Amino acid sequence: MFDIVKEASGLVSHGVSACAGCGLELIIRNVLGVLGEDTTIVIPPGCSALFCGYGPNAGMRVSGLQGNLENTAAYAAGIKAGYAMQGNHHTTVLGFAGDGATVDIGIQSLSGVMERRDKVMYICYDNEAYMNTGIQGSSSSPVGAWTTTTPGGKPTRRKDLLRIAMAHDIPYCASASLANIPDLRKKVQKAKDTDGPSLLHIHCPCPTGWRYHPSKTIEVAKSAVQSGAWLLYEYCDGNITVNTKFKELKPIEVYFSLQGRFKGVNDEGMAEIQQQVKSQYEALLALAGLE
Ligand SMILES: Cc1ncc(C[n+]2csc(CCOP(=O)(O)OP(=O)(O)O)c2C)c(N)n1
Ligand code: SF4
Ligand SMILES: [Mg+2]
Repeated sequence: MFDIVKEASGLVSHGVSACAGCGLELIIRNVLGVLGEDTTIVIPPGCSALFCGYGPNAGMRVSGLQGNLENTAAYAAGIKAGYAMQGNHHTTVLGFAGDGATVDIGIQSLSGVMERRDKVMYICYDNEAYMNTGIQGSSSSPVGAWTTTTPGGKPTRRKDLLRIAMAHDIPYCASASLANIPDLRKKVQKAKDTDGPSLLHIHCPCPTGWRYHPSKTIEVAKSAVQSGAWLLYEYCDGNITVNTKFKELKPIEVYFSLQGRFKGVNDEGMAEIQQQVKSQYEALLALAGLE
């Protein structure tokens, strides 16, 4: 069993300036806890940059670089190639970026890495908006969510990052959640061990942007999984494994009611979203050959 307290004092410093209850902090501590010291991390602007810092203000004890929103994956691939030229084939090079930096602004460079089969690990922590600049909607914000650029609730459905990754037929990609930290850590290890590009899409509850009390981060994460708002599965060498199967999903209303950002969703909208969630779950089961 891992020792989270020991790890927390190891590779990520105490007193980082994330908000209280930030899901991202828990994610980064667990990710680096699995990957260990022999890691180089590339972080674009965003809340994760709080952990990267500069010089004496750096929050992590691994080598790292803050790149740009457009090209996290390309930076990571370049660093990996540079290491290879030096005869270093062991260091894990990780691109660690938010949803805006991944599904919107950096999707082109990520697609390039996946197509070229660069041996780079990439994590998108998804807090479902551009949080660091004031909660603007991204193409990963879920339908119905309030953001400062979707004040009436986001009218469109989110982009499906894992299906984009699967369309590139990379060797390994998976979704993960703080609802199940041992599962998340197992997936980090698998992604690290993959010979080729690997991608993890990690749900990242954000009390500030999602409008809930900081003590509720794990409850919100669990509710997302139980309702099917966040599906947990893996794609490994062409095969899909669904990690959480339910006889019945919990109503999406329960998940929404934990957060202020869905307050504007009316009964009709709720019924429509419930139907969408159900059909997405059924589509996943069908894709995995389970229905
Ligand atoms: C090309 C570009 N556009 C806009 C910005 C301003 N900017 C800095 S951080 C950020 C938010 C990034 O959002 P996301 O990747 O979702 O990370 P989060 O802040 O949510 O953790 C933005 C828009 C930038 N640095 N570069
Ligand atoms: S805005 Fe959200 S993701 Fe960013 S530091 Fe605060 S809680 Fe974490
Ligand atoms: Mg974000």
